[in-house]
Amino acid sequence: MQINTQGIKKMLHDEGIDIVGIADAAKLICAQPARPATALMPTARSVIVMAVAHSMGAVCSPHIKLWTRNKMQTSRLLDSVSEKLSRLLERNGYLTLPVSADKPVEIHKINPDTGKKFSHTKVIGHLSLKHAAVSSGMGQIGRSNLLLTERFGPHQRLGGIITEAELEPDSFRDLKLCIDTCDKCETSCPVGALKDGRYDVDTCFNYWTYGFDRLPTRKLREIPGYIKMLMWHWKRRDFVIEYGQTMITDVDFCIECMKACPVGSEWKRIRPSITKI
Ligand code: B12
Ligand code: SF4
Ligand code: SF4
Repeated sequence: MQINTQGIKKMLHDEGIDIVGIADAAKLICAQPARPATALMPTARSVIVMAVAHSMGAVCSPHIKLWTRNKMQTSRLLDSVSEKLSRLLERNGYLTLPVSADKPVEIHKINPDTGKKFSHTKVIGHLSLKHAAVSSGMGQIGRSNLLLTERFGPHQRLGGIITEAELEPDSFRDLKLCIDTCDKCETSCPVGALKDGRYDVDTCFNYWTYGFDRLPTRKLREIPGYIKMLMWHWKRRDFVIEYGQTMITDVDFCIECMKACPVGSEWKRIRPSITKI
């Protein structure tokens, strides 16, 4: 295989990757707080971004745990292809770092800028794959805070590879995929984490991780409501068994913003009518 953009894209498509974009490591668009590729590898020249479509059947399934399994398999495909290509690039003399499509992530209890405790723990990826994807012209970040691509809308999993190999980058594209008149992701969010074009990470994190629709609070008047919610869950759920399951399978409690989004040309034929525009 030729170590160039064309050769790498062909190999990745042959391995089952649906979309491939290449970004210049030095010009990567970063999230805040920034995690540039060159901080992970000072000699990095390129970031290869990969997307694998979810199964639309799993996205629309009434049981989110079926989607979780699909998510894990898409992550597995991305990670194993990343390993394969990374080894090949290193054998050709280019230091290469596969970036996981999933956990582990950085976990911050203390705000590194102020030294003070956050009101809610923050997590962050070592590299923001959505931003890397935008840098490579693959898509646009929608109102849902998810990456939208022309083919799959938000219904794809992302993976990445940082490498010293100097590859021809794809250009950033100013895409207009998010529909101006649409707010389906916002209205579908069960806890109001998406509102007026903004995303509240703590509210989402709390619901996505535990299924809790209230944040822990120190406000006296909110404490009874919080305890009532905890009791409701305690009565109905077995946290020990759930914890065991989470250790084996990375359980999710929510994908409503993804499920609601009508974008994605490839789904037009098969998308269930509830999510058709
Ligand atoms: C951590 C993480 C989460 C966390 C936090 C999200 C977040 N925005 O930070 C939680 C668990 C809440 C989460 C939720 C979801 N996620 Co997520 N997540 C990630 C992960 C691993 C890293 C994201 C990241 O670091 N982004 C960069 C930062 C800087 O994000 P940001 O949104 O611009 O900004 C936030 C932070 O800065 C944070 N923050 C604010 N102040 C501070 C201060 C400090 C010190 C820190 C550390 C953070 C922090 O708040 C900001 C949000 O307001 C990525 C994979 C990856 N490596 O990229 C997947 C990823 C973004 N998630 C994904 C998905 C699908 C989801 C969910 C649908 C859940 C699910 N069931 O899978 C929801 C969607 C929520 C939404 N609408 O955005 C997909 C998105 C695919 C796509 N099409 O875009 C990704 C790309 C995984 C993948 N491999 O495909 N996610
Ligand atoms: S994952 Fe769920 S809780 Fe988080 S923003 Fe999307 S709809 Fe809201
Ligand atoms: S659901 Fe609508 S508003 Fe939300 S990201 Fe998709 S197109 Fe944009």
